[in-house]
Order: sequence, then C-alpha cells, then structure tokens
Amino acid sequence: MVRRAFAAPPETPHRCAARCAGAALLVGSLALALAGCGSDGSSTPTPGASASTSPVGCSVTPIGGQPTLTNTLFARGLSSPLDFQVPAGERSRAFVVEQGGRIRIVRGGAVVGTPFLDISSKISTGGERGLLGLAFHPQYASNGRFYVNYTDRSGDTHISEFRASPPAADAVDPATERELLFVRQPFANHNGGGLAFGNDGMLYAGLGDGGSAGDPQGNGQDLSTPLGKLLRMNVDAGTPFAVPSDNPFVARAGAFPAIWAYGLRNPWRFAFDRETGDLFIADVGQNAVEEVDFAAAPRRGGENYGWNIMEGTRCFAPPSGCNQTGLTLPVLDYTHSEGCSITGGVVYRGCRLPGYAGTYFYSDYCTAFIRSFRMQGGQAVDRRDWTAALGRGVNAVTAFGRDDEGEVYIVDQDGEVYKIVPAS
Ligand SMILES: [Ca+2]
Ligand SMILES: [Ca+2]
Repeated sequence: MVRRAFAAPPETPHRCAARCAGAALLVGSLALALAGCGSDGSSTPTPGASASTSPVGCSVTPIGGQPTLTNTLFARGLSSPLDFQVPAGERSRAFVVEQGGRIRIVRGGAVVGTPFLDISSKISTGGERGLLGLAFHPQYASNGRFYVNYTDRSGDTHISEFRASPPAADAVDPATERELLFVRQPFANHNGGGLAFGNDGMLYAGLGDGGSAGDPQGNGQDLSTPLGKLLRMNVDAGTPFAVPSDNPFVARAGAFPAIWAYGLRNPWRFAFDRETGDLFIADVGQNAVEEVDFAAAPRRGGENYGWNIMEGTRCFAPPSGCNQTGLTLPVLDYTHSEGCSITGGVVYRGCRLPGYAGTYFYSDYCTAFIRSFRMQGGQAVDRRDWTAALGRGVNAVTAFGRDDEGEVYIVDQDGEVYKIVPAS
C-alpha cells in the first residue's frame, strides 16, 4: 500500500506504549507557566483585522479573466522539500524547507549552496518527522525573526524562533534559537507541522493528535493537551510568548491556553487568506475521508472540528449515530477512492491573475491531483480539477506556497518547486 510520509505510516509506538506521564506533566507545567504569563492585554489585535501580510505592490501586469494555467519549474535539486515561504517585502529570495533539517534559499532560479539554516544535527527525520514548517514574522524585513516546527532526536515537537542578523543575511546562526513550545509526542506520526501568521499578527501552529491510529489517547477532544489542536500565540510579548487574551479557552480551568481550535487529526497544512483573514485547515483523515475545514473572518476561535468523533462528514467513534452537537463540519471532503492524504494549499491573491482571486488550491499527497475551490456564502463552490494543467512533473505535493506578490507555488517532495503561471 502506498502511504504518504505524512499520512499514517506504520503505527510505531514511541518510547512509551501508553500515555506518557512525563508528557502530561510537561505540558501541564507549561500550561501553568503560560497561564501565569497571563494575557497580552490590550495589545491583542482584532482577529481578521488589518492585513499585515497584504501585498506591497505588483511588478507584473495583470492578465484579465481566467486564462488557461500551467506550471513552470521554479527550483529543483532540493532534498525532500516540505514548505515554501517568502517573507513580506522580499523580492529576490525564496525559502524552501528540507525535511532533513535545512532551509535553502532559491535565488535567480538556483538553490544557493550554503543553507539559510541547518539544524539537521538536532532533528529526527523520515516518515512524518523532520523540519516540518516555517513562518516568517510579518516584520521579518526589520526584525529577522522566523519560526520553525521540528521533531528532535527523540521525535518530540519543538516550535522555535530563530533570528537572521541582519535580515538580509543568507545564513543564520542556529544558536539564535529561542524555544516557544515543546510538546512530547506519544507516537511517531501525526506531528502536524504547519505554521502561519494570521492577518491578526498572531502565530498559529497546527499540531496533530499525537499519532498511532484512531486517536487512542483522545487528544483531539481533550482541551488539556496541545495535541490535535490549532494553537494561537503572540510572539511579540511574553516569555516565551504571550497567550492572547481573546483565545477561546483562556478562562477554562485545565485547558491549554494557547488553543484556538480543536478536534483535529493531523492539520499538516493550513493557511489564511491574506486579503480576508479567512482560515482554511486541511485535516488528514484516518482510513476513509480527507477534509478542508473553514472559518470565516472575523474569527473568534473555539471551533471543534470533530476528530475523533467524526472523520470528515462521517461518524468515526462511534461509527454510527455519533453526537454532532457543537461540531464544525468540513466545507469539503473526499474519500480514499480519490486520494489518501490531503495537502492543504493557499488562497490565490496574486498580482498576475486577478480572475482567480480567492481560489484555494490544494492537493493529495498520494494521488497528486491539484484541485481548487472558492468560498461563497459559506459553501465551497467552483470546484475544479487542475491536474491536467498543473500536474506536469508533480509527484507528491507536500505544500503550496506564495511569494510576496501572491503568486502560488507547488512543492513536490521529489525535489522540485513549481510555479502556477498563465499558459500563454
Ligand atoms: Ca473534522
Ligand atoms: Ca516531480
């Protein structure tokens, strides 16, 4: 059976077979520490408000309507690339995450020899482990700060800040690491990995349910653990970060205060529409259903996306007659007749193709289709399959990315990055 690296590899128990008491303690103490940090008070921007990540200007002439699309090879020769990011205002460099622990710079169509960051000695890699995600601070151009999610040599999750000095530097000292969050992983798989700044300036992080299969620890529905959650952190206040005062569970006893939304299985990739602030979460399914979850701005958080009560729009536990009260169901799902592991994408807000504004592109790691939809009135509409037009050379999509002008890129795990462009 073909199984994606990030879906559900063999269910490898990791160090301790049952729930790790140490994990609970560690997470618990962190939660207490964070609660002790209190909130960031009045500095919290309104969710979905001003777009600090909006385009700063276009260097290309727009093409009207909806021209035929194709892909063009942007970079090649990368080692298991998993993410593609470009800081706001950056026009000459793109940054590609390699699973083995390096961030590479692409400049002028070529991969720069010296890595931007190399933490390969600190991480475990393979399967769903490795250097998994990257997000640049919205003010990276002035502060040089960026954030990564990686699994260490024991397989446990770290979300850390690094600092480029100056921001234009092509190499970063790994010693600048400042850890924001450590989460012990009970199993090898479902580590999540995505990071993104919302239009509210907060850093969001997607964490999987901890792994194995079926969420045996019940983490998705357990508000005391960061596993199976989307987290929201203010990295501009507090130590190591501040919990925003308007996070939905800050006042709930025993809840991990950084939780923004829960009931997730493995939100490998999620994205914000940088114009509207709308949130798209692609949650990888168990054995039957892949899904895209959606939250329109302004968002208040606290959504329960259902796992492991439901897998997509189906009951999972129990397999029938499950209680769906209070659950937020996906806006789109598909079964394993069409794929086996969704790779969430991004919303097109580029300069060149305004006719596609608002189009959300996504893929499936196993079948490498490329599809899109738009949200309209809370529904996923205008569903299209782009595989014939955009799938040339694309074998196993691990991520989509955007450059500073909003153009969209496809990351192919076998070493390439493709750019979506008009065919003529
Ligand atoms: Ca769900
Ligand atoms: Ca390829």
